[in-house]
Amino acid sequence: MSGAMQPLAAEAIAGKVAAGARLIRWLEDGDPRGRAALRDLYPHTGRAHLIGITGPPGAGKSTLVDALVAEERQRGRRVGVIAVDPSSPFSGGAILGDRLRMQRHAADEGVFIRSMGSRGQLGGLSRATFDAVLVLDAMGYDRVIVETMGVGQDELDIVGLAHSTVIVNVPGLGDEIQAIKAGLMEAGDIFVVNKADRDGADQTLRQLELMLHLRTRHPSGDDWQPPLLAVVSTRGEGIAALVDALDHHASHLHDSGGFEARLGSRSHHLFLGLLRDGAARRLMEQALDQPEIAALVEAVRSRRIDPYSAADTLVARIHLQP
Ligand SMILES: Nc1nc2c(ncn2[C@@H]2O[C@H](COP(=O)(O)OP(=O)(O)OP(=O)(O)O)[C@@H](O)[C@H]2O)c(=O)[nH]1
Ligand SMILES: [Mg+2]
Repeated sequence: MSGAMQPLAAEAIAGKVAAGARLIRWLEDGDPRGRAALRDLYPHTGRAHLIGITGPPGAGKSTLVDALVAEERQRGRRVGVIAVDPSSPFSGGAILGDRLRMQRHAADEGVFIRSMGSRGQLGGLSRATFDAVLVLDAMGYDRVIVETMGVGQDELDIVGLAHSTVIVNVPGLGDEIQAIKAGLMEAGDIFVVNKADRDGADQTLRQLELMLHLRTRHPSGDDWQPPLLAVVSTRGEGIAALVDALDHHASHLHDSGGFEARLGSRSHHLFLGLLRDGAARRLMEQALDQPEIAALVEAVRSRRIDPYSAADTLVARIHLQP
């Protein structure tokens, strides 16, 4: 390992909010100093309970997170929050809205709230979000909550990120509730019907209960039975029960070894993704210099060889040096 620790990393590890915020910005911007700091932070990660909150637009996720933060604070825990703004047509003022909704915690030193854009990446939750989670983890927050909107594949991304995934539903979705993707049903650890003060909450609860009965085992073979909770986030009703359920799930994961494994598998995927990107970049840089490649490109263009065969020919020749 190389010498001294990146100064900002040291400050972040000591819990300095300004340092953490700056690091997250570097990571978001792809500033190389961010990566250097992450190297120092990484050994300090792995302690926080990572909680993903996902659900359809307007389900009350931010309101729920705000209430959750209040309850966790009451229990003496420090909380980091990342609200992912999917930069979609749904969320005109999402960032401002999240800030406003969680504003009461702004002056609390035990709470860190940050909104992040997902950079228009299809499939949503950006690498920078995972990096930010690592920063908050290393800063010593006991809970790190990530709010994402359940559109497209976003919600499945959060599943790989969090220890505990909370799926937020609301009454009155009617048949649309059937549209909840099977994958989400399998992947949720805790199911919430928010806005339980609204008409139709009982019906939605019954529908979800039925779906949970039909649910097959978690892909990992985990035998956790996901609880289903009715919540009124605006009034804080059901929030203590939700925190109890989250704590229960965390101890379940600790007992089964899943706590380590979930973060580990996320890091594994991150590593493979970086390897794929880096390897492709390096190969392409080298390839552009080679006359043989230029000849193949020409052969493809003039239809003497099809693009699949041309690529296969070259890929078959790639070897890692021992
Ligand atoms: N009646 C009722 N309204 C609620 C409840 N929770 C949230 N709301 C309202 O629902 C609206 C949307 O709340 P948000 O917390 O912004 O929802 P969100 O899911 O974060 O929205 P996006 O991030 O834009 O997808 C707000 O007007 C909230 O006041 C609840 O329990 N009951
Ligand atoms: Mg929100």
